[in-house]
Amino acid sequence: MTTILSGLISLTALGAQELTIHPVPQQCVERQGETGIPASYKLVVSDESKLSKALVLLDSIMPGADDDAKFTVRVGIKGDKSVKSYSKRIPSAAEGYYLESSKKGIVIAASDSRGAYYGVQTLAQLLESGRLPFLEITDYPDIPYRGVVEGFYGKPWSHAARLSQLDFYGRNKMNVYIYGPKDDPYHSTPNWRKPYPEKEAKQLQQLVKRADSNNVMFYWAIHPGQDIKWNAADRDTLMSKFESMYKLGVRGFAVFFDDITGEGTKADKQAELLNYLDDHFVKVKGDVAPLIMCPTEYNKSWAKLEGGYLTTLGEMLNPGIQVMWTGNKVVANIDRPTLEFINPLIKRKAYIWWNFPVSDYVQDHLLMGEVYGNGTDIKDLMSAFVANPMEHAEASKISLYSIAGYTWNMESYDSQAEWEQAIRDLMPRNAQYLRTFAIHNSDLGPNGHKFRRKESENIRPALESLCAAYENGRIDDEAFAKVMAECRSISEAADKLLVSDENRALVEEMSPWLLRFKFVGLYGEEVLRAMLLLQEGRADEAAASYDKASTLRAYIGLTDTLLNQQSRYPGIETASLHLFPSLEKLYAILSR
Ligand code: LOG
Repeated sequence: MTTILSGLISLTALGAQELTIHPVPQQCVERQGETGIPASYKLVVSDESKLSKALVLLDSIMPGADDDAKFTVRVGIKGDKSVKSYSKRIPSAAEGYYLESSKKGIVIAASDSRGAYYGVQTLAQLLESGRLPFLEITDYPDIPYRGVVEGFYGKPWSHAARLSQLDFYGRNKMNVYIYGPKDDPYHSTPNWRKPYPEKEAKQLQQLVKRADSNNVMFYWAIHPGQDIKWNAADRDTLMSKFESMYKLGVRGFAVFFDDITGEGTKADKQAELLNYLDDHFVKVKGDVAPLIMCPTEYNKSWAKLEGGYLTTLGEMLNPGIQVMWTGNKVVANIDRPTLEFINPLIKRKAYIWWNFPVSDYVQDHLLMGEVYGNGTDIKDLMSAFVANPMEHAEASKISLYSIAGYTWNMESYDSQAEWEQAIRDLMPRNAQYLRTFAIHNSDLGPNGHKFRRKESENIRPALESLCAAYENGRIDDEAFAKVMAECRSISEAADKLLVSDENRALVEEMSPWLLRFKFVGLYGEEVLRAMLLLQEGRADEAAASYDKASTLRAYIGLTDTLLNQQSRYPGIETASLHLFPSLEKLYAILSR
């Protein structure tokens, strides 16, 4: 029997490992039975032209198409003969699919090409158990455009990191990647007018291809506002830059006017330019996705309503142009009031640019905690939801995985389950250690945007009890044991992750933080040891232990002054919300 729990399918009878379907399907009905993965099958397809990506993926997860086989795999899109008798079961939503697995075979009947591809992605996840459970899935996304905007300040992602991201989006049914790293000089001032040098151009071309094979729409964004002149020369320069990107294969474009001052901020001029691009480029080409723009007033706290900036955009911009919005503040969770404020002003559904887990204003922190706080009743109020990540591409995947889940199926969104699954997905063999690390690396620390996250919740009550009792000269034995055990886990997690051969890219991103994490674990153990020895009246040993703790504490300080120094916000923080401050409190009491 198979049981399904918020997207978790446990093949209990088989004793096989747990299996996840991610994002959680809209509807999943289990049937009795299951079968082995068929070694050969008869592929029934009537029109291959729209199914190429779905079929390439199918062949990679289940090779062995054979016209004489009994088991059939039927794939098609609404209207295709191959799935005619299933047409009523195809969801009417875009990118939807119906999947049935039974003794006789597999049916994937979709509303469009991307839906067929997503059906095969779901099949791929089912087969990971080594068996094919019998079931029926009816599935489609809540939000039309779901994905990522690489839109942060700081070191742009590497080419390898981007390739890996695009595969990750395909697997998790995200369909948008917007290329717009602030520190790419050819995206922004000073070089937005110039074409890319050959090497960069080649890489972008490869990214476009990789995006396409993952059914991800690749958008290239330009950020010209700081020095744009509102004249025909600059308008034509922008057109030719778009043209050069089109030649590289780009079929989606965005113009960002965020974080600029001066002439470039004028709403009517921005709208005129966008409409011109829409009329003379997008509509003329015919195969380019709707234009996206990021306004200068891109969040409520910066919106000067009396100036009429947003109303002008709303009234002037061609209806097909999409307008980005980060919410009530630069960094804020998105809820119903957020969208009810902006949508009437821009006269369209907002294209949400969510500033999380971006860390360009808290570069000394890693944000690897749960994704929570966004409304789950707002799927009909936005056209898109894209997240701006950290400059650490792999570490961002914990959040991005969760965002894939949120944007696909909001009502079933479970932030903790998503987080747990994301961790297993990133490091299946070392999940336990990555989990320990992520638990203590989620808050941002005090910051200009006043956006905070919970952290170290597993040990917070014990830390509080331990500190409160020790203030009064007592050791709370139970809390002591818990905190000691946590410090040991921290130290062990750092060791295991540092030398792990699993997901080296992630380990490399985390390694400066792992160093500090290791020292924090050791420091905690030593502080606690000193407390205990002191209580037992073993003064000399307690003093030796205290000295050791002092040395470890100096190493912790060194990680902050020596590592991650290239950033605008240099240094390293870890467990900075509850755990490390509590250890500092205990240490201070010991020092008295
Ligand atoms: C920038 C963005 C940056 C983010 C967080 C937008 C639209 N623009 O304050 O590039 O990564 O905030 O620091 C921004 O969010 N400006």
